[in-house]
Amino acid sequence: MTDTPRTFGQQLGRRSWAEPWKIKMVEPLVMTERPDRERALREAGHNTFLLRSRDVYIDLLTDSGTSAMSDRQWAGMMLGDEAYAGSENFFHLEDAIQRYYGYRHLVPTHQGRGAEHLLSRTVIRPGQYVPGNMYFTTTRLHQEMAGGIFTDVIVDEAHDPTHPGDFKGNVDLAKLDALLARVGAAGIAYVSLAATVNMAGGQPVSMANVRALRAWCDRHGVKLYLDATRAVENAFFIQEREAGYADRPVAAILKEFCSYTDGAWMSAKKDSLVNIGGWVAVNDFPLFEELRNLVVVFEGLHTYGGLAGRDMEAMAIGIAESVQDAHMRSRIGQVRYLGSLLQQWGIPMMEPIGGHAIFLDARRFYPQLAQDAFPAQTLAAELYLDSGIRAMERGIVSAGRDPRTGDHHRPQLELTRLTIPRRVYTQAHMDVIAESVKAVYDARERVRGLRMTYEPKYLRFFQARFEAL
Ligand code: PLI
Repeated sequence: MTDTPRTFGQQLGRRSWAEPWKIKMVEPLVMTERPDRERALREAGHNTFLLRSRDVYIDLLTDSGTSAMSDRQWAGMMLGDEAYAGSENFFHLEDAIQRYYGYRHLVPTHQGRGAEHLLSRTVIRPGQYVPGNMYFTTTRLHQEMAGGIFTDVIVDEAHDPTHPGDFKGNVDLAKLDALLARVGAAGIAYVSLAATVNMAGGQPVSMANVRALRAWCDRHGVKLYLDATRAVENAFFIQEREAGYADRPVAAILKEFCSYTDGAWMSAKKDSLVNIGGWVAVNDFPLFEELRNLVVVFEGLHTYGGLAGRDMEAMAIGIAESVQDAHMRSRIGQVRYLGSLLQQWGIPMMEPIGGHAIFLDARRFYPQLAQDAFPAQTLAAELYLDSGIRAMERGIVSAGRDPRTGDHHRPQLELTRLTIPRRVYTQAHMDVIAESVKAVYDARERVRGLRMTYEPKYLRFFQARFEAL
């Protein structure tokens, strides 16, 4: 008798899930040969950000602006009201933010860092501290450029890729207490809360934690602002893991989460299923007035903020699609499918598997490499050479330098991110990706690392160049 082939769901002892959509339009992929990839990587200075996309087979650089839009969103693009002022699409977007995120006043921006810029300039006084649950590259840079001093207050286990835990994105309130004792409430600009936490592997924050943070902020008269970039994914984890939320829709969980914060900024290029866009939204009217005034200087009038009317329409529709439970289940299910293949082969990664990506643990992947030989950058380069798959470094290169000392930040996490765009690739692509990672893992012993040959001043990971050691 032969074994009956088993589906992935059956192997896990449950029924399989499938994407809640079908494909209406396809974009051919480019298949490349190894000699071409060697040339392309050399020309790109071993930095996957500097590759041309025509040289890439499966693009896992980022989930930012890389989603596939729905037929509804594309139809919405045709309804762009491209008026300089008072575009109808702005009011649709404002309605979506109020309905799904619950904030009163909206200022659109061209993308997340435009919103970070406005908020940082408005609410940070030079010399103030900005505690946050792990840094994010552009967020911290805007906080620093506004004169703030970022301080990491995430729970310790977030820095350990092997530590289990349902909510490794949580803020450690004892760390906040210690900062408060040192600098006083007036020395703290606001608490900067990201949900999920990108640099920690897409790990979520619990509802209990944001509720406790709200109480802490009220006690000390400190504001709480949310990086809502992947807050819908965060809501999915709360539904799955936190007592009392299993029967509540993702949309309701998102709204409750946001209700504990004073405002938020957003890169809509992630959760909201659009290729461009962002916003900052607050409840406080005087702060809104300042943001609304400043957006005119840097982005555009307050009813478009650097976006076309059609972009705002696509975003408004994308927000409504993003909070659907079935969408989130398949979005995170696909990330987990890839992760579970790699786990079967014992490939080291950030665990538990987070929301938007698999983060390979380059320290354990290449134990022979010192952090100064850029293990995670090396792994991204090796993966590209093997199969044309493009990943991204999230380690010492991304962490940049301390502006006060000029030294490298040396993060404990040295990760290579396989970021999954939303609604773009199929399960078969996940199989191909997993097999390539396995091939690179099997060849790990011969790898020697990289040397940096060019280092730009800001956000160096985007444009730095390297040579093979
Ligand atoms: O890329 P922007 O400017 O739309 O957004 C900046 C930004 C803010 N917060 C968080 C948590 C992000 O992940 C983020 C951008 N992330 C990128 C580009 C990424 O590849 O993860």
